[in-house]
Amino acid sequence: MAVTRTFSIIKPDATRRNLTGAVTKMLEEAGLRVVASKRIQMSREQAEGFYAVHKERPFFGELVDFMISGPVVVQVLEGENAMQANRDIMGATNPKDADAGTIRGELAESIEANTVHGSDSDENAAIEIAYFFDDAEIVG
Ligand code: IDP
Ligand code: MG
Repeated sequence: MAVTRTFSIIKPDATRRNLTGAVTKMLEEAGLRVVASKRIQMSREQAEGFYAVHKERPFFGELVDFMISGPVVVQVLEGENAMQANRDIMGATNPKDADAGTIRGELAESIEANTVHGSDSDENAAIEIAYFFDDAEIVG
């Protein structure tokens, strides 16, 4: 296995509950290293662009409203097969289906306010990292 990078967002439900550290601890305990991190307030345009792949889904408008409802922490994570390692520690999209011990299983509020985003492929990870970070901001 190779050391790769993936993209993560700590969502507004987590920053509101002061869980940035709790989420990051679970990521680190899963073998991931935070090689870039910044707390931002996303604009509507930025959130719509980020989630453009979901724009035909019925929950798109509410998802964008939620993602701009408070600050988020965008991160680049590095580790062995980082995309899959992150998806594994995140847990299922709906916290009702997420295993105990996963971030969503332990911390998520609902299928929408589900605490974290994680890229779903290495290709999308590269696109999503470039959407929020310049190369110089990533220090491995
Ligand atoms: P993922 O975050 O596990 O990759 P996706 O299907 O890519 O799940 O959905 C993106 C985000 O959209 C989810 O994390 C969640 O915040 C939101 N979402 C997904 N399905 C629903 C739904 O049925 N109702 C409301 N929000 C949803
Ligand atoms: Mg997804």
